[in-house]
Amino acid sequence: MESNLTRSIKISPYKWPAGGWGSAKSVAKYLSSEGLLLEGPGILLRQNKPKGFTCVSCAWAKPNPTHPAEFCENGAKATAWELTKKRVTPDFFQEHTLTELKTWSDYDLEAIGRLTAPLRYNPETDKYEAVEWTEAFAEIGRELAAIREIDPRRTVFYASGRASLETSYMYALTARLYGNNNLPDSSNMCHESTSVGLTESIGVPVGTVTLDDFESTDAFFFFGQNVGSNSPRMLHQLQEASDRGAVIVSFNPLRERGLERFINPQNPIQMVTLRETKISREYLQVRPGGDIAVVIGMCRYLLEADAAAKANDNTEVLDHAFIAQHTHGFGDFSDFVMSQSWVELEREAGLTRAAIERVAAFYVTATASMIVYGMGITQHKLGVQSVQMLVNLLLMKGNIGKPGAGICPVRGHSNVQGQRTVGISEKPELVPLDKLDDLYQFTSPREKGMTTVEACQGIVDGSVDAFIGLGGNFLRAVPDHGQMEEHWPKMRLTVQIATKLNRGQLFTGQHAFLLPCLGRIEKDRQATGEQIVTVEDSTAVIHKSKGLMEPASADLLSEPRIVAEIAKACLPFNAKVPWEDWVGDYALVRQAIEHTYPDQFADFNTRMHIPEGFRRPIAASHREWKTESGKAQFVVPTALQSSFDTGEDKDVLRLITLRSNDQFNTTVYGYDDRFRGIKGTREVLLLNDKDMVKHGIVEGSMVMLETVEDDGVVRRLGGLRATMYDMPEGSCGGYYPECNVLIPIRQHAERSQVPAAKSVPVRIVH
Ligand SMILES: Nc1nc2c(c(=O)[nH]1)N[C@H]1C(S)=C(S)[C@@H](COP(=O)(O)OP(=O)(O)OC[C@H]3O[C@@H](n4cnc5c(=O)[nH]c(N)nc54)[C@H](O)[C@@H]3O)O[C@H]1N2
Ligand SMILES: Nc1nc2c(c(=O)[nH]1)N[C@H]1C(S)=C(S)[C@@H](COP(=O)(O)OP(=O)(O)OC[C@H]3O[C@@H](n4cnc5c(=O)[nH]c(N)nc54)[C@H](O)[C@@H]3O)O[C@H]1N2
Ligand SMILES: [Mo]
Repeated sequence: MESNLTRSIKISPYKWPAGGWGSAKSVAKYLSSEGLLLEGPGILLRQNKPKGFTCVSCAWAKPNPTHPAEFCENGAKATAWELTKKRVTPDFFQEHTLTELKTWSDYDLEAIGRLTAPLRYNPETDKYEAVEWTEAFAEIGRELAAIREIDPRRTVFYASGRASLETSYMYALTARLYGNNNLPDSSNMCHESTSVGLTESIGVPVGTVTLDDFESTDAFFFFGQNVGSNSPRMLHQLQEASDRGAVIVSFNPLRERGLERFINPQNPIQMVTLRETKISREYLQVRPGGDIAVVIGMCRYLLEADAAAKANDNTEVLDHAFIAQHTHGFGDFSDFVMSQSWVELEREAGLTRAAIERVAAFYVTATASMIVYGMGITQHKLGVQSVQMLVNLLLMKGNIGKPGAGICPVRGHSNVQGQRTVGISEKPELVPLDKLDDLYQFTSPREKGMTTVEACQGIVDGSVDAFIGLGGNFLRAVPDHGQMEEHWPKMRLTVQIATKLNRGQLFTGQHAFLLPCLGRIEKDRQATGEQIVTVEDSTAVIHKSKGLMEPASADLLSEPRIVAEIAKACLPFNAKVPWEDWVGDYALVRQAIEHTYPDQFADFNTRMHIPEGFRRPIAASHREWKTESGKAQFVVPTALQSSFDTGEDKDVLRLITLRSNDQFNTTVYGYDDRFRGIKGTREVLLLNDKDMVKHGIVEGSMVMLETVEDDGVVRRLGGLRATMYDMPEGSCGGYYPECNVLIPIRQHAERSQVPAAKSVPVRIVH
């Protein structure tokens, strides 16, 4: 199908800062194209406010409610996308077979608007057809119960990280009552390297900082996180920090505009005077996967500076008192660091010793430092160790558990962290199962469940019969599209709970349902009146969220209602869960969460109303270490390079799969990646100029990539426009999800199983 978006392709460098008029214009464009130009601005002013809704985009922290406006360009796009006036009715599906819809782009599928009625797939017509809710739940219940009879482990309960704490708690309980811990969620593709790495190093699976720390830190070190596109509200804090003289250093193969300079579009003076703030003082274009080497280099500089300070005037650079009292493993770690050669470190990092030492000097002088990171760290073969390496650096100067210091993984979906908090986890040891057994009078399964990668493998090898998707676009977000799309239809049952149509829903099991739900910005009316839900942000602060708008259709159900109906339909025997009462009054679900997690959620129903939210207790933030040794752990890395080894073959490039500024994960809002100067297309291959010459490629020519993996499967993607870009030699960049067809399922991070999406070994095919 021809896209309904008129597109002319233009690629030229963007000269403006992040934010500014470019951002204001972009917000206006999206409100207008979704039919919201008049009411949109009023709605946005209630975003992230105590009487409003929490943004449905990213999980970045919400500041004090006295802030005048708390939205950003991409939050505004997400809001407009959900509140669009466009609707998809069952009539639409009468006119289009799924085979035809598979030829549509990701953009076109979602752009047709909100889903309005429950649908069931009819294999005879190859179409989705309207079905009554009661009939849908009865059939889903029958199928799930039948599969349960065979083996409850053959069903997967996937969750994308947007659903509220209330829905997530009910969903996790459903899976356990059903009989498995198959609860992979989007964080399996995202910050699972964080959850595994931080838990082992400092005894908590989440970040240790709060927004207050942003106000008092002396130095920020950014590793592989693209703040301008993916957590733009953080630019407000970075601007303030930069204005007061804090140092910001960025490590990123690509020069990302948000990390370079910014104008706050909500500040009239800055907008009129075009006064921009420089964000990063130093910007080091590390090779993909080179961060472990960079940090070892920094640690080495610190150790040498410490020895020199001691020798010269008996002072210290490291915080020896902290190291002695609070950490374990320092000796082995420092021996390891001192035994590394600069030649190798420089090669793996793709940076000079001088550059690494220059930024390490900032770390030495700063009293309190913070490390902020994202997918550039976690989505590598050694993603877990990369996270732990960042912790090592912090521990050397006691930069955890003191004001202005700490580790800040920037989470993705708006409640992805919270879902894990209330039980969506495939790891039984992370969930108080005894408590659940007690409360609901059953024996919950103790066997480890499937991660996302294992679920993919199970779908391919036929050991998974049913897939329930609570939001998200699993099939498009995971690696190896070719194999996944081929094997998906072998499943007996697939159920997708969603707001919008996406490609994943066009692939169906033998029984398949598409169930439309309310979005978080919509009013959710139940037996006791309009309901409120809660979510947890990246700094472990819980906020309430109240829908403002009329639902997109009278036939939508809330996520808690859909989960409860599925549970009742497949688990008719369990009378101990008051599903009906819970759905009538979400405060009762919060009470159940409090009973299950009394330490974390004391007084939940009262404290949720605190305007700035309430923070869950995070032990490491006050230097309590829930690790095996009872101390914070230095971890010695096993290699200097976190990517898959590409061997000696000089033709192999490391492909970074990227997000544009015009998408939220697989949701494509448009074809412009403003900050990277790309307009009108997503089919590009970003290449270093030397690699272009080496491979005989000219700007604008069409190229094809092939994955380097010897498993007998050919993975290719063609039609990519070669685009010269300022990035390290030997690396290249393309967009996610289009490039996922190139990522082999088995190329994932050790231990966390996060797909290694930031350095896929590829070759250019002529
Ligand atoms: N508007 C918008 N907001 C979003 C999302 C979205 O798609 N759109 N997605 C949400 C989700 S789920 C998540 S997880 C987050 C993702 O937000 P990010 O963590 O920012 O993820 P990415 O955009 O994938 O890119 C990460 C950055 O890492 C860099 N990088 C790649 N490889 C390396 C490396 O080896 N080392 C270093 N140091 N850097 C590297 C890339 O150049 C890129 O700038 O954002 C969330 N917020
Ligand atoms: N190559 C590569 N692959 C990646 C990544 C990468 O950087 N590179 N990033 C990974 C990361 S970090 C993540 S988090 C995953 C994302 O994986 P997912 O979370 O599975 O995918 P999304 O694209 O966020 O899901 C979008 C869909 O969610 C549905 N939706 C939106 N709002 C709601 C709602 O309120 N309720 C419900 N029920 N449904 C809703 C809509 O139907 C929409 O089409 O992708 C991963 N895949
Ligand atoms: Mo994510």
